Amino acid sequence: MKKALITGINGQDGSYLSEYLLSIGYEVYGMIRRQSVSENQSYRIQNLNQKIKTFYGDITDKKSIDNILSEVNPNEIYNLAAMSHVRVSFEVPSFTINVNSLGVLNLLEAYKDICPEARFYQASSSEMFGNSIDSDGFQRLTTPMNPTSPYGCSKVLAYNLVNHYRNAYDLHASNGILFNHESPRRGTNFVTNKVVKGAVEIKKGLKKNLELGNLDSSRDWGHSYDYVRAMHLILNNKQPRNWIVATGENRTVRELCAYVFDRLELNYENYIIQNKKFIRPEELKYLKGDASEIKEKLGWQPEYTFNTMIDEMIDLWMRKIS
Ligand code: NAP
Ligand code: G4F
Repeated sequence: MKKALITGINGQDGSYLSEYLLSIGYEVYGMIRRQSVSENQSYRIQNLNQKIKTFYGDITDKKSIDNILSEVNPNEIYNLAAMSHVRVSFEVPSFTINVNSLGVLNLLEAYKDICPEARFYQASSSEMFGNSIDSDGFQRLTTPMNPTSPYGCSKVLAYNLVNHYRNAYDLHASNGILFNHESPRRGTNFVTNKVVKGAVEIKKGLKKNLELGNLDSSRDWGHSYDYVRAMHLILNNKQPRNWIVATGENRTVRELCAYVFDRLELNYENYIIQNKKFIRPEELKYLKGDASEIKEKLGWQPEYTFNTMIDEMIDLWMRKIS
């Protein structure tokens, strides 16, 4: 039985990845941080409590990583832990670099010294590309990285560290450059779930309008359930290397709003208010990923479409909000 250790196990992706790995026979271990309200922290993995084993730790605390790796001796390490909100990263830049870059360095050092036979996955991000776009309108592995946020910068450093540790120490360490992925478990301060929740509240008469930032930026939105399956394929490829995971389609935030409000028989133009608070000091305007390689070489295929994913999120909020 293979053993997987997941940092960020209680996050959106960590919860889907745990479910997927359990379903294919893995033993699943996870690192969680201590928080003052523990119920808030574990709601995404509540149903898995008997099946997974979690340890308190923090990727900025090297000693805690050493202890967990020594105890678990995993075959696969998935580093999903991060300060993952781009706009918040402008407000806490050093904290973001500390967790998302130096935290990864701590993990790589511990991995190299304690369990170098394991395989390592790093949750890299399309935010690393910033506003670079190839002439055909896609981003791919060869697209230059010009990040536009402290978060993007932090992920570029981590990406380079993973490449360096792979080359220098012959480790099976890979980066998955994942484009935006969502689900009903997405934090409600990310735009998809914020729009869906806000629109349902308006539909149910609980709210009069919804405040958003930039409506013109485009994102390539997939489903977390599909993307965690890609993470597993990446680690189970014989050669460690980097991959792009994306749908290859993009939409603007305005198009997202139009779809969601339309499904609820509302006109978004009557309810959306722009608030400067949600505009970023520098905006990444356009993301569309070329995932042809992972489809051709590893057989990855998403099951969800944009519409089925958003419909699932709407259905959940319609049931949740009375
Ligand atoms: P998420 O829901 O925000 O989950 C992040 C997880 O990291 C949470 O469990 C969080 O724990 C944990 N964490 C934060 N700081 C930590 C620390 N110092 N030590 C240990 N754990 C820590 O994010 P997600 O959407 O699942 O994304 C997973 C990973 O993929 C992240 O690295 C993100 O940057 C990256 N990524 C995400 C996307 C996307 O669109 N979702 C795209 C590309 C890359 P708490 O609950 O205690 O905060
Ligand atoms: O949903 P978002 O906050 O996601 P963003 O910034 O693209 O970052 C997500 O995807 C990255 C991959 O590309 C991940 F690495 C990262 O961890 C995270 O998961 O914002 C999407 C777009 C942006 O252009 C933002 O400016 O929506 C725009 N937006 C407009 N109004 C808003 C809002 N975003 C948020 N969060 N809140 C708004 O009110």
